[in-house]
Amino acid sequence: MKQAAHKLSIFGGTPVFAAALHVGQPVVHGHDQLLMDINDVFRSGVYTNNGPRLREFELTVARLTGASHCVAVCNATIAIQIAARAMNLTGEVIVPAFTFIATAHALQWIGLTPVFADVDPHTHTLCPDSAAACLGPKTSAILPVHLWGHIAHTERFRQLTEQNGLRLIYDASHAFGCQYRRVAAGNFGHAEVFSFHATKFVHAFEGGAIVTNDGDLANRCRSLRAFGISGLAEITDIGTNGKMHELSACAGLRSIESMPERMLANAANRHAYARCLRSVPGLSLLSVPDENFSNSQYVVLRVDEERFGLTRDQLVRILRAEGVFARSYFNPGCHRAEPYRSADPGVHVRVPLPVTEMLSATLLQLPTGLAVSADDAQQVGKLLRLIHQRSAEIRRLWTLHEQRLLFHPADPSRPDGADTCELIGHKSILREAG
Ligand code: T4K
Repeated sequence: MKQAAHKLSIFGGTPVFAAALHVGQPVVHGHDQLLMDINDVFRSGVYTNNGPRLREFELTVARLTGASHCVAVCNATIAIQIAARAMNLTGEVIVPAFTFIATAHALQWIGLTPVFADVDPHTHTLCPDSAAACLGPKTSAILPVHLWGHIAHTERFRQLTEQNGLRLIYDASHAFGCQYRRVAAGNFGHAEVFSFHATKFVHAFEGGAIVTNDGDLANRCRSLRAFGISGLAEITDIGTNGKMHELSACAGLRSIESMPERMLANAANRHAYARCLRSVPGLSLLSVPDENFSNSQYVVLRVDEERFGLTRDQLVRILRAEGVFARSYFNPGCHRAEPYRSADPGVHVRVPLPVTEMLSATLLQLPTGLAVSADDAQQVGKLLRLIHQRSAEIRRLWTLHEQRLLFHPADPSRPDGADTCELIGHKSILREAG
């Protein structure tokens, strides 16, 4: 492991990881079996429209979650829209400001108004008090997110929505396989929505699902998923095309099979990160909330600039140059993204959002999953310790060379024409500058 600040790749040193580590890199475990499944699909000639693999995938998701119905769709964004339409939502829906933008955009796209509430500083899920303060005469639903797989405050939201005659949908995009008090995600509220995007714990390349214990709601979602057509040709509703095809269903089934391996790898990585980070001031690893069971798909760190010595953004930049492609989800908060930030005051934002502001400025996510070994995680931990120990020198070099900071050659965030570590032959720009 490098020891001197000027050996960091951002200043021209060789990256610790030539092959970069990603947050959410998909790995197809059982790749050969998946290829055989795909061949079977080709042989069968049934590619989509409620095929046998889709039905098997839906039954498997329902069995694993313990919910009565699963309606698989092409992604979670469409799943939110179909669920919202199936519930006849109107007017405003309360969502957390701290989430992936799809949660809000899915609603706005179909003419609903997302109203942003703040999140709990410990779990990062929607704060029930803040959500309650956003209720108004036009509110038709609350849509909390099980962020990072942490189950939202389900009991409080059940009470709040029952008292106010509202619908309750959970965005469980991060929470497949997660539980609260042994109840699996998929069983809370009127419906829950999963994402099976390539970066998720279970993936179908692209995919999503609406899971519910309400049979009528499931039937309506099925119809809306396929143009609003019932039976062979009767059109009973305004629907969309939200279908999941057979190849995605095959991938989803194989991904479900390898959940135990992924769960173990994520737990081992988390443990390795936790061990190394104990001795690094200013970095705190977000813990799994009490009584939750987590898929550990996200390793979330909070950076305390004063104690660590560098800002979150500086740290992300340094890590990425070393081939540790950390992310800073979800910055900016949704309320600071278009079209919400330019809307009239009071339309989307009615309450203070201090926790969202704080989290979006201080969190980062580290690579994990089957593509990252516990040894890699340990290396990243050592690197973080070194960066902290050399933070004063790094700040000095940063100021001197701000215009010449280097990128990892594989970094997709590298601006066109920006230099990579290799381009100056692994020499430190300090040494190059004499
Ligand atoms: N609600 C919430 C709370 C969500 O987080 C999301 C999605 C949704 C709703 C909507 O779900 P979907 O409609 O997508 O089903 C990613 C994902 O695209 C997005 O699905 C996810 N949340 C969000 C949190 O993260 P990006 O822009 O970070 O993706 P990207 O392409 O940078 O991928 C992340 C890393 O994974 C990359 O560094 C490389 C690696 N990767 C990615 C892909 C796609 C690979 O190695 N191979 C790949 O094929 O948004």
